[in-house]
Amino acid sequence: MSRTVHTFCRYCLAACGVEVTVEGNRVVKISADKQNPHSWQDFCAKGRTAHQVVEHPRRIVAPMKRVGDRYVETSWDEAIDDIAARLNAAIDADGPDAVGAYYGNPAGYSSSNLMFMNGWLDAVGTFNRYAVGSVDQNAMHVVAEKMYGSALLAPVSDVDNCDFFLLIGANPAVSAWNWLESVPGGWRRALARQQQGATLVVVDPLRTESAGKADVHVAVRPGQDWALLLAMVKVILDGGLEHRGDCSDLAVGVDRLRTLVAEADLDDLAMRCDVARTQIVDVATAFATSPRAMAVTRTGVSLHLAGTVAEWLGHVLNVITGRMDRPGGRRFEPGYVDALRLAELAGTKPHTSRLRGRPLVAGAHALSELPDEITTPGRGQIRALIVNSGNPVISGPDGAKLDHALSQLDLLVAIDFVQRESHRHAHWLLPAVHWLERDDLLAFTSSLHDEPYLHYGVRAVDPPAQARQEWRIFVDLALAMNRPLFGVPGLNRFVRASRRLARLTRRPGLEFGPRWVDRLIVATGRKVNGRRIRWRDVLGHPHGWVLGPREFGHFREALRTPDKLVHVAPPEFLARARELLAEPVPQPPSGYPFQLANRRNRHSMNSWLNDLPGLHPSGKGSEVVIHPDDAARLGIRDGDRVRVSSPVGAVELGASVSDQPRPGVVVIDHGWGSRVFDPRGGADPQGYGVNRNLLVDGDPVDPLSQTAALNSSYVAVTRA
Ligand SMILES: Nc1nc2c(c(=O)[nH]1)N[C@H]1C(S)=C(S)[C@@H](COP(=O)(O)OP(=O)(O)OC[C@H]3O[C@@H](n4cnc5c(=O)[nH]c(N)nc54)[C@H](O)[C@@H]3O)O[C@H]1N2
Ligand SMILES: Nc1nc2c(c(=O)[nH]1)N[C@H]1C(S)=C(S)[C@@H](COP(=O)(O)OP(=O)(O)OC[C@H]3O[C@@H](n4cnc5c(=O)[nH]c(N)nc54)[C@H](O)[C@@H]3O)O[C@H]1N2
Ligand code: SF4
Ligand SMILES: [Mo]
Repeated sequence: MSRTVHTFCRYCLAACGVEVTVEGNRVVKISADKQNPHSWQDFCAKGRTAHQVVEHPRRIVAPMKRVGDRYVETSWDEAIDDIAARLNAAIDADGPDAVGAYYGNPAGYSSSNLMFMNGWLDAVGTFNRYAVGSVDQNAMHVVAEKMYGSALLAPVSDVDNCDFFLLIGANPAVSAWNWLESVPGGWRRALARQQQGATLVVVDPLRTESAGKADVHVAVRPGQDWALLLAMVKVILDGGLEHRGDCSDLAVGVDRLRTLVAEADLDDLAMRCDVARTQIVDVATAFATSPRAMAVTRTGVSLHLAGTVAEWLGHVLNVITGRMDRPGGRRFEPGYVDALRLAELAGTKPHTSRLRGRPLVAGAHALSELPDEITTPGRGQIRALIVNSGNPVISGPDGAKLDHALSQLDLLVAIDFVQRESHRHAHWLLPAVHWLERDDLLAFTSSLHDEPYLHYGVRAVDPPAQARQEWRIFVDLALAMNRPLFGVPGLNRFVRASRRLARLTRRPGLEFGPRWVDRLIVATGRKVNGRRIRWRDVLGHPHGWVLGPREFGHFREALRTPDKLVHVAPPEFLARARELLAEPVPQPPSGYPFQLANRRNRHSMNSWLNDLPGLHPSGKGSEVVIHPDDAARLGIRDGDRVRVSSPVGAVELGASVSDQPRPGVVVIDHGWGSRVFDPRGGADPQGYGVNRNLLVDGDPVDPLSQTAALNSSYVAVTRA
């Protein structure tokens, strides 16, 4: 007998509604849930094959402890006791900062994971917190904090009313319309607008699938969007094309922007980004004079040394041309819960890093600092690390340096489905629970959907008996370490009491856990249609629940700046922009004439899913894409083996000659080169492709977002 479960995919923010057919405790089919009113339109092969991760032949299904060069399965009691004892020993010897954690992208698709991990970090009292943000969205957090007063205030796109899309460093045809916002089917909806006459401009050094569909493709030089966008702001302000009302009523600092653009020269900026001055003027003028327009920035803009200034200027374009809170522009979605307030409650005290002296961004330090913080002796040196839902050796800069550092730890614990590259030195492997196996209310994303939307993601199947959700692991660790969860004295006693009560009454729901928090969040959330949402209503909408129409007019009240105005010219950004203007026009360093850009693979999720035969049947790996002119000069033909090197690393792979990248730019997809080990069977590791981030130096970073030049490093290419 089969049954059907409706839930949503938690691989990316598109959050596609899915219909899961289950027999016994096995998923036999996953398809799009066409009854989902909001979010099934991006449904893709990754969601369709999600059960292949659940049934991964190399899945870790019980805690595994390293013994010599092998792993053995143990009980949870043994795992928690041993890990807690070793963490406590590290803290006793050297203080709380001896313990650290890195969490990756998937942690964000489980509120309970993030929340209870932070509860455990607060219990420990460590500031050695590292997150995926510094290789993803830190620039946006920094910009939102300074301009809007909250690192999490992310405007959403009103695609269906837009007449002019300026997409900068985004490839929604492949990646779906998501990066701190969720616009399901956003790309298809934008193409539909284009059919109705809207203009689509894509700014990308590569003629991507999205750029191929655009009316205008601006092939910018990698990492130089700041110059392009500053030039556009200049064209708009110098030409009097700004929205006068918003510049005086909504924003503060436009005069300082005017001073900045007066110092910049259009020809100089055009040279820096290598886009013709006429094209810049045309696009800026068309954008500013279009009745309804939006500028959208993504990872292509942020993952560079000037990423924050570029991200900032993308927001500036929207503000000064009156796109905020207007149809076809960018809105604030209040959602069913005040997610900005939730984030404030979960906030961390300020801290600067031990070695580099840099502040936390959105509660975490930068991944590029992690290796030295592990290997440099002194108080605060990390001796024990938990890697939660992440693969930083692949996703971050200079993976070889981090790999070496991880091998030096006294204790490395990985929580994941399988043992990947970043977990190869782990002393403990802890089995995680897949979204098909767990319930999630992603309250933190409530303001990121492009309409008021609530969906409680229910589990489709039960997890393996010994797999555990992260929240449970972190609670168990805090209890075993005898350190107060969330740093709240007495909370541990309360948790223990709730567990005893749950056991005695045989009602597991009485145990303190995320369900309590979820219910509290809903019960204290915003009113919808004049009344509070009841938990039973949440459960009563298995296909997801659109709570009402999209509303405008919430942006200003959402602002967290003291004066309730948008700060368009924060002093830090102005200073950094002036610093960039004072630098010489970028030239490749001697010996490294190419810039290495990045692509995402439709069938991979960052560094994972590329090991699934259902998604990558030929097991094919990486290639380096080279423009025909460059290839001809180097004597490289399609399919040749080539060596790509930088001052910090080198990789060898096949060449693909194509005119997609602009000349001087080569492309290797990120996410490859991560092996999957076999801790249970002991078979050889499986691995496909090469890790292109081995070529990225982690040392120079954007001083504002602390992000390295992930998508604009200089490299050399030679025949192997
Ligand atoms: N050069 C370059 N580098 C980049 C990027 C780029 O564009 N260019 N993109 C960056 C971006 S945007 C991102 S988000 C990062 C990603 O960086 P990371 O988040 O560090 O890496 P992922 O590849 O997403 O690895 C996620 C890991 O979590 C595991 N996992 C999946 N679901 C769960 C779960 O529910 N629980 C647990 N415990 N584990 C789980 C997976 O098996 C996998 O091992 O990479 C960044 N790196
Ligand atoms: N299939 C699939 N979908 C995904 C993911 C995945 O791994 N696979 N990852 C998810 C995650 S975690 C994220 S954060 C989002 C990211 O979503 P997007 O940011 O839209 O991700 P990309 O597809 O990498 O698009 C970035 C584009 O920027 C371009 N680019 C590189 N350097 C520059 C530059 O200097 N300037 C400009 N203007 N463009 C540049 C690249 O060529 C690329 O086309 O996607 C999500 N969706
Ligand atoms: S991975 Fe695919 S199916 Fe899953 S949410 Fe993203 S776009 Fe939708
Ligand atoms: Mo990401």
